[in-house]
Amino acid sequence: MKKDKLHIHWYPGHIAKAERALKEKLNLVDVVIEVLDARLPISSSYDDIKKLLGDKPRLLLLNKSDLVNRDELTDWVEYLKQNTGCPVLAVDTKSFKCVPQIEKIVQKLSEPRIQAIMAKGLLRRPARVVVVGLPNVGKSSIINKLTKSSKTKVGAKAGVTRQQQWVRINPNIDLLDTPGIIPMKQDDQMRAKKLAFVNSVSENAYSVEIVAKELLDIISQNDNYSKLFKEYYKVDDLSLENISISRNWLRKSGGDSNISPDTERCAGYILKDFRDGKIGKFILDSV
Ligand SMILES: Nc1nc2c(ncn2[C@@H]2O[C@H](COP(=O)(O)OP(=O)(O)OP(=O)(O)O)[C@@H](O)[C@H]2O)c(=O)[nH]1
Ligand SMILES: [Mg+2]
Repeated sequence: MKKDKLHIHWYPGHIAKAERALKEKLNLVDVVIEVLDARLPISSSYDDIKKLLGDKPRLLLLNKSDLVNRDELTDWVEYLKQNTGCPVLAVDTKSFKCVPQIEKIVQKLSEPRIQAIMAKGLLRRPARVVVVGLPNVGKSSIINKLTKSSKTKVGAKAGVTRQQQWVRINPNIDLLDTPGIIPMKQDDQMRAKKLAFVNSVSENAYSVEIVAKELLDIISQNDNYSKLFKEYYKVDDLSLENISISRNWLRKSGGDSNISPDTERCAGYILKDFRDGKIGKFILDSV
């Protein structure tokens, strides 16, 4: 379905429901692992998480770090550490070597809460952890990596929601095997567009052509990024028309003899190439 409006559409009812579901999961755990998309270190984070978590500890994972420039990423890790006060790790699930590091941090973060339980005279128990994040940031991939070495299903816990399934990933950590999905806010169209670029918004909510055009606009504002796009598509100026012509993506329009750039098809390819990391490495937020 083609939409001619720039606006990305949201469904408030879904958001309220998603927020409730997320809150339920957060209430069950000692530590939260929030997964961000490294290409959007700010836009893929959840503004309200502090409000929902209170002083519950959080580990930030900048996932898909294979799709961004290493030096830029290092700066972002530092920035996020300072701004959130949380530990931050850059990861990618294609070559996931940081399971031990994640387990170590989670255990450290959970320890005060476990100690508080023991201070009440209760026995030590494993820390409870949930992975949360926006759609498509890599939550399931990360859960798979963390649970790979251990398939011990712990089952429903007394006193907590029955349907939740826990996996003991080591003797000290139980992980909820389904992630918490962070709902998207409706009020920030720029953020919504950026999330559409990285496929965190359903394509039903926007026009692919308009979003691809927006991506080209944002890329054009950065000389280095713009150069990568121009080289990849062999064009001097970034526009859907130019790229369509350069790639020979043309369509018949009107009479048989009229050929014009197939900008719709071009838009789909540009978004795909960008998402797959074919054009280069990009971070689309700025401090
Ligand atoms: N390049 C790259 N792609 C990744 C990485 N991690 C996950 N992906 C890809 O991103 C897509 C989404 O990954 P999932 O693990 O399904 O993400 P999710 O957050 O569970 O997504 P939803 O369940 O839709 O909310 C998949 O196509 C993965 O292959 C990564 O580190 N690098
Ligand atoms: Mg998933």
